[in-house]
Amino acid sequence: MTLRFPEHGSPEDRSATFRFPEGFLWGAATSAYQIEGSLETDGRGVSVWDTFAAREGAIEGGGDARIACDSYARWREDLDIVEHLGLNAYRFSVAWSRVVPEGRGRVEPRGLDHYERQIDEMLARGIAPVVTLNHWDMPEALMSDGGWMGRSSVDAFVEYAVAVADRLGDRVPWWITQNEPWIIQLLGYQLGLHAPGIRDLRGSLAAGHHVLLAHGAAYDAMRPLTSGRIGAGLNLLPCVPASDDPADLAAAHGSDGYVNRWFLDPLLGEGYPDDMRAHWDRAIGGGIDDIVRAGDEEAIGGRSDFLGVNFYTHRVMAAAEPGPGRPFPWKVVGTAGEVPRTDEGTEIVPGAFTDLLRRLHREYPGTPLLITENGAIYGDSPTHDGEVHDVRRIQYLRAHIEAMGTAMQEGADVAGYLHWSLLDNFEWALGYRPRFGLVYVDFRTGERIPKDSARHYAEIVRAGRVVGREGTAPDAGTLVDSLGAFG
Ligand code: IFM
Repeated sequence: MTLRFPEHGSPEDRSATFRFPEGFLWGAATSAYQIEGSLETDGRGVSVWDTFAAREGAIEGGGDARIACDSYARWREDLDIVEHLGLNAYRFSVAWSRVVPEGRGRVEPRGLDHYERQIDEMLARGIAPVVTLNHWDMPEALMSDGGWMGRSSVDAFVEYAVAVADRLGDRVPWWITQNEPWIIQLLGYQLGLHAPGIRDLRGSLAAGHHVLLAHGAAYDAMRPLTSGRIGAGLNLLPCVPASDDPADLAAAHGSDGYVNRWFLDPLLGEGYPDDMRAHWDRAIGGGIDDIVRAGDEEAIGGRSDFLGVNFYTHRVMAAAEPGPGRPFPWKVVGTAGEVPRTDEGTEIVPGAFTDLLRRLHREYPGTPLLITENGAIYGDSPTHDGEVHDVRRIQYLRAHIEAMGTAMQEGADVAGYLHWSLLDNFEWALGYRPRFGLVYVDFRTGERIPKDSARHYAEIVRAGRVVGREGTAPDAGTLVDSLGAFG
């Protein structure tokens, strides 16, 4: 079955032949807590996710990340897959609590040794390391000061960033300081659905602000230690009105302020947007200036060598009265009627990806973009032949690469595309049910089985453009044979 994606008509035709430039980064992404396991190895300290996952009912299915994909032990096998797919970049994260186990002070050399080995091996294989510093696993010890709610988190993060850059700064070409500040703020501190499981609206605002401040401070501290490019990764969600009603238009604009502009504007030197500052001040009962202090915006802006873009879907918005559980006058309503969705119900809108990249190019000119995440949950598992025929992921992948190509043809400066994720992994509070991987992981044995989508992606990467047919594994000949070794 071929799915038709809305908002993806004529641009698709133009980009189908788009050839991505030489040197374009083609890769896949993971994060430490989601794949590593070995939580007590090499002096690793406790992270907020260890504590949170141990809470009754916090993780769907009662799982935890003690083993996950066992990648702390099997990292070479993971790199073998990256190499065999022909990818020239791999995004992974350093686990903060492996480097500064108590959050401040003592640096654990064994943690740094591990990542140094991994990075050296990647460089030897021609794979560019894209290194995330905070993919949500703050050391638990920092909770004594409120975690990200406390301003001291900024100094703690700088200590950690300096320790990593001091050791690895000479060989990492791409750094991502913070992954998805809005998700940390929203799920970690506003709704309590992620670690550290706090529900405090004012605290969530402070947490998000300190995450951005920490980006700026880490940029300054790392700059002398690395010639690599330093940026943050934002999950950006185009917000569209549910109708032409002016109230819905305002809701979409407000939601855009909450999710996108609140992070884009300060990072890219424009300071926090006034409309959203007013919304926040009202929602927390005043006193925003105690959190966002004089000079803070100057310390965040102008410190992004590139912008990391995580794109999954859009938000369809309608006006709504604020009330309990709804601090702002809008709500997500979703698209009325049929729309392609992932197995988790997420709307699939590649056209919105093109629009987003166009917008970033137009409204924040001069900042190169790196697609740091894009992917989908599909539950496909091995069939009778032992292979995973994830046709829908192939369609998703092709549609989004084409969508990106369309924006690039129109001038968007995109340096690379990192698919989320290399491996099926620990999807936070949702546990192991959602599968995002190009590679299937049998969580009982750790066996990795590249899915059809991995082979299809490899073909696109090899050609430098979208080739092959939707819904089929490409004729990859030797590539398929060599990948057979993993499955
Ligand atoms: O798995 C996450 C990742 O850690 C951050 N961005 C979104 C992904 C899918 O939910």
